[in-house]
Amino acid sequence: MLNIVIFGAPGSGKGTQSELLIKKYGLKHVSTGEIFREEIKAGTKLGKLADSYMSKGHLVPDEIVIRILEELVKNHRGSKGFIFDGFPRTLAQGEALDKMLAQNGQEISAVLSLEVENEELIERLLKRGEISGRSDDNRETIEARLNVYYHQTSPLKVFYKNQGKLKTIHGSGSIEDIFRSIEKEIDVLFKLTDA
Ligand code: B4P
Repeated sequence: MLNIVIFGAPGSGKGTQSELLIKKYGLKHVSTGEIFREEIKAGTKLGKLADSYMSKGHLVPDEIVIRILEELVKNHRGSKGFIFDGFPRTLAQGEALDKMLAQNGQEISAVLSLEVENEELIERLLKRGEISGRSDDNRETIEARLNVYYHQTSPLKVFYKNQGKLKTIHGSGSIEDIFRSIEKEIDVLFKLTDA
């Protein structure tokens, strides 16, 4: 089984590259952002709660996110593995993910960190905001999200570097070129798991 974390700042291309990855490798895609957006659309209690954090650019509290992920990992059988997109986003989430995978005799295979300059991230998200209708794609919220990323999420890079799992991917340029860099990393991992 391959369990990949797609890591990066808001707008770094996590969702975009995950779409290509699931097509090629048949891994189960888990996007916490998508899960919350669907709940918001359906008007559920969880959606209303998540929206109260997301629209301000804040993280949804760890205990809520972790509970959802535990259910997903526990109930999903028979896949080649997972692509975790936008999760983990805090050290507590990273530790919880290691624990839930270990309970199934699994672990994270690699963390692919998409590195993109701040100005480009803002530009991409503002551009998406013109069409997405997402309540968090406006300048004020984008700045809050980036701030949260640098303070609460980026420390996870050290966490995974210490585990020898962090792979840095240059995240600027064409979507296809970035995907080719990712493919190279994943193909090596597949060969290792086949061996
Ligand atoms: P997410 O849904 O994860 O959103 P995101 O970080 O903005 O990245 P996304 O995947 O959507 O965009 P991408 O970079 O692909 O999270 C949204 C919110 O949900 C969070 O702020 C938080 O409140 C909450 N949340 C989610 N997970 C959570 C967790 N684990 N814990 C707590 N809270 C959580 O792409 C952005 C844009 O760039 C797109 O328009 C794309 O087309 C464009 N793009 C991509 N690659 C490009 C390239 N190479 N060149 C040019 N443009 C490109």
